[in-house]
Amino acid sequence: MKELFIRSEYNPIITVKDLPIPANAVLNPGAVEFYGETVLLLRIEDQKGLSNIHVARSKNGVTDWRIEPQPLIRYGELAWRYELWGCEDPRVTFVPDQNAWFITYTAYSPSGAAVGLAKTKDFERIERIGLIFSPNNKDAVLFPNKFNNHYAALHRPDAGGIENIWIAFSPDLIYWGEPHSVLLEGTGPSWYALKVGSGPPPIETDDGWLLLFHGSKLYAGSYVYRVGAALLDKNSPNKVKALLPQAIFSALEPYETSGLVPNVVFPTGLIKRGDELQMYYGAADSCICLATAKLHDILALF
Ligand code: BMA
Repeated sequence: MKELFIRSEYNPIITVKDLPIPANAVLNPGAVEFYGETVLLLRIEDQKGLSNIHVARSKNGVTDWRIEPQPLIRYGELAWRYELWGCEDPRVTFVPDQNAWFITYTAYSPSGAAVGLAKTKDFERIERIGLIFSPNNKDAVLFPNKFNNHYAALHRPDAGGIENIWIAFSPDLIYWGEPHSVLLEGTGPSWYALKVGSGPPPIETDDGWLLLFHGSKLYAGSYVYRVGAALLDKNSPNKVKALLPQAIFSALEPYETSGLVPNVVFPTGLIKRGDELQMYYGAADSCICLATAKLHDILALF
C-alpha cells in the first residue's frame, strides 16, 4: 500500500558513525528551522549509557550535518541534580511572545524521569528554567500559542502503569496547573494499548492542532512503537476533536526493525514547510531518520 509518509532515501540520516564523539546511539531529535537552516537537537547516548543533547545543523535538513561535539544540554551538572543520569528526548518550540525557543526534555536522575525546560535564543547557550513536571513524567511538548493568556504543555505522567497524555497551563512557563487528561491509551489489543505520549510539538492547522503521538503495544513481551495522529481543538487544546483509530507510521525498514530497541519509530521533531511536513524520528533507539508527508493528506484522513 502507498504510505502516507515517504522515507528519505538517505535514511538513516544520522547514525553514531556520523558523530564527532564516541556514542552508543543517537536518537529522538527535536527539530526547528533556524535562520534558513535545519537545527536538530540530538539525544546522544554516550558510552557510559547516559544521554546529552547536542546541536546538529544542515542547510537542506537531510545531509551534510555539522554536529557539535560539546553538548547544548549536559547531564551531571552539580547545580542540576535532577539530571544526574541524563537529558533525553528534546522537543523544541518557538514561543513568539518570548521571542525564544523552549526545549522540553526528560531530566533523568535517581529520583526518576521528570520534565525539564530550557530556553535558548541561538542554540549555542541555554538558560535552564528548571523542572516543570515531577517524576515520573516524559514526552512534554509546549504549544507556541497562549490560550486565555496561559501557556500550555502536553505531558505524559506515569500513573502506576496508566500512561495517558495530559495538558497543563501556566501564566509564566514556571508554575503549571489546571490539569486535564487529553488522550488516553488504548484498550485491549489496540496498537496504543500500553501507552501514549506526544511526539513533536503540535502544529496549528485550519482544522485544529495536529498532534502526532507515539503509542505502544506488547507483542510476545516486546514493545512495538508506532505513530498516530489526533486533532486538538484550536482554542481549547485539552479537547480531542478527532483521533485516527489506526497508526499512520510503523517500523518497516531494517534500520527501524533492528537496533538497540527493535520496532521503534519515535518522532520528536516536525517541521512544516508549506504543505510539506518533515518528520524527524528515532529509529530502533539507535539512529535518526526523516520521513515526509503532505499535511493535506493527513488532514484528509480525519
Ligand atoms: C520511551 C523513551 C524513549 C524511547 C522509547 C522507545 O519510553 O524512553 O526514549 O525511544 O521508549 O524505546
